[in-house]
Amino acid sequence: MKLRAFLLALLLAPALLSASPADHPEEGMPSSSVRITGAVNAPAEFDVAALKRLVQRNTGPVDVVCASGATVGSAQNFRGVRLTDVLDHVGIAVEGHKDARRMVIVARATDGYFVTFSWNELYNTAIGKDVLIAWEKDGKPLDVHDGQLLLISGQDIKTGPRHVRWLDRIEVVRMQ
Ligand SMILES: Nc1nc2c(c(=O)[nH]1)N[C@H]1C(S)=C(S)[C@@H](COP(=O)(O)O)O[C@H]1N2
Ligand SMILES: [Mo]
Repeated sequence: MKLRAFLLALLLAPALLSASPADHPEEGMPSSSVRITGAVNAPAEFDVAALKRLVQRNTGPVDVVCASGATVGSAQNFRGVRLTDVLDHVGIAVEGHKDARRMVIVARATDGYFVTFSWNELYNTAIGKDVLIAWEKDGKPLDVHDGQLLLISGQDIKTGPRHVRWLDRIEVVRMQ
């Protein structure tokens, strides 16, 4: 038994040593809920049922376009809720008139994929209106590749980068 474990470790060593977060993201898995953490008044966790109790919205047709320019997917519709509605529900912990503008909103997936938004982008540009946390694509629950929750930023020039499959956390970071 011990020998087998040793041989296995020997076999895996090169892969483990060469792994770096940037080049080889960890294996992920579908998410069943998203946690809202960081500089918020009431940290909370939303599963699909909880999100459905907020105002539901539709993206309409979206192509998923990679940063390379390749179209890697498309949908007639994603159904979900606005990220700003979720943030308003828990309340960003704003301390005074000039505090909100230093906030960065970080979305994370189970495989260690991260993307960022700024408070101004979400609340002070048109982009924010089309940033949704979605559970449904073309009338069906998301499949294991995308789901159960994803984030999509419909007004991005390249929609691929901020199409976050397996979304599991939104963190509000007050820049110091
Ligand atoms: N969780 C997660 N979401 C992700 C990625 C990823 O590696 N992990 N890749 C992104 C990239 S590079 C693109 S182009 C789009 C579409 O990728 P897909 O073909 O893997 O669905 O999803 C984005 N969302
Ligand atoms: Mo991509």
